[in-house]
Amino acid sequence: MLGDGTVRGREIYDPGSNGWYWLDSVYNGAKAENKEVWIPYIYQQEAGWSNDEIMNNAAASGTMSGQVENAIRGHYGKWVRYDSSGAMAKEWYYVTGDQVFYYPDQVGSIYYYDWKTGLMAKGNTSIGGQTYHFNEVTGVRDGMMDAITVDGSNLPSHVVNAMDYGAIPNDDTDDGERINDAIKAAIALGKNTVYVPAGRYVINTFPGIMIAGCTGINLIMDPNTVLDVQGNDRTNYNVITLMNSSKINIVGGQIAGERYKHTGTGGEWGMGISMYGCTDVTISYCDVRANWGDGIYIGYNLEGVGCNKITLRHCYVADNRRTNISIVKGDNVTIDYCNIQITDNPGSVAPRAGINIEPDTKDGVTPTLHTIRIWNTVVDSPKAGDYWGQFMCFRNQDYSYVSPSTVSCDDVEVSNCTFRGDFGNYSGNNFRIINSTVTGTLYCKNATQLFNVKGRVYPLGWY
Ligand SMILES: [Ca+2]
Repeated sequence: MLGDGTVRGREIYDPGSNGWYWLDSVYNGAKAENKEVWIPYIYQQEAGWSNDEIMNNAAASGTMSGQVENAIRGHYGKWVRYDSSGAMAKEWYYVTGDQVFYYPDQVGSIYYYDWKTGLMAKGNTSIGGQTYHFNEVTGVRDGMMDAITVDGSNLPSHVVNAMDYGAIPNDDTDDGERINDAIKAAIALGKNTVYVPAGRYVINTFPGIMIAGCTGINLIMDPNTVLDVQGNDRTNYNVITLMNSSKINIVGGQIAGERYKHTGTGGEWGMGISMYGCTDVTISYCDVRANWGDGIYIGYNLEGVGCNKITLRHCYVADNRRTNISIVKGDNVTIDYCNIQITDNPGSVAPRAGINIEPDTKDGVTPTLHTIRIWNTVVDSPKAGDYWGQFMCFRNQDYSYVSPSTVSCDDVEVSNCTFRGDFGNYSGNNFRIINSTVTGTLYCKNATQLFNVKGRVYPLGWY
């Protein structure tokens, strides 16, 4: 046996369905379904093959023959995916529809698998005369899927339906606590996914939807699920709170904030989604609009522990009163394929940014946030050239009042982005901007590395 030498199961070919199946030794030979499996070889019989046999078999894969040959020669093995019938996924594969319930962290992603071996495509691959690029590690194709679909009519057994716990759409009764009941039930039942079907749900802001002290919870909403936040006078709340939790996926849904229904005047901390001290969180295909404070807030818990490994993907974040996305304490934060709209509607408060990196200074010390990625993202601002750093598509805060050497963020990559407005790197180190456009002004520390950036650069220190 090749690869790592471990036998975890066996591939079986069924001529009736023309599919390859996997009998999973981990589960006493049960057929793998809706599952990714690592197989430590490409073909079970490849050990001892002659060069001709390797070349002939690789050639049969056509468009992926190079990748298959490399895998055979390198004994790399393969990740393959088995679909809901247990058949091996072949060719194009979209994580949408019911697959949302099985791969919530991959929602909206596009993959390609070799038609013969099921090998996942990576790197540049020519398919049907067109070359596509797939991530070298994850196999996810570059490019955006327009929308997800969720068919909640036949839920998998690991999914709890919030409607079974009293959440009723479109009836003007409160649903927040009922959704919380569904989350608690999912944990108690040893399930891990809560589904909220399409419709309008009434959410009061206290305590809002809470995921606290949890590991491995998925909150999946239909794209047409609207969390209708009720007007209130609180200075401080979250519609969804993630606290001290890990492996959390929030998929779909729309948070319709109460900015225009707010009855108080104080505070700026009514957030859409806030996370504190969380690890491994992915939020995808979520609309977060018109909140009293920030749209999405990434911060620290009561012990001062920040967040780590946070991904926002395919989110639409718009018209939030303070800032659309705030990163106060988080490492390994990725914002990918997001669309962010800053507005100048009445009552907006500073800094009115698209994305703002603003670690809190305590006792004269400002923490540095590490490894921020902003990819494939568009930010629109209604204004540009604001002397005080307002309405900026992206900014990290200017900490020169603390000390000129303060570094708010280190190892930042901005790639394939469009910023219709200003951009400010005031306090970041190892900061690179690649293949991007800034239509306003790029307020730029000298150390900022620019590669194919269209925009007017203003070296910092000018004011
Ligand atoms: Ca209701």
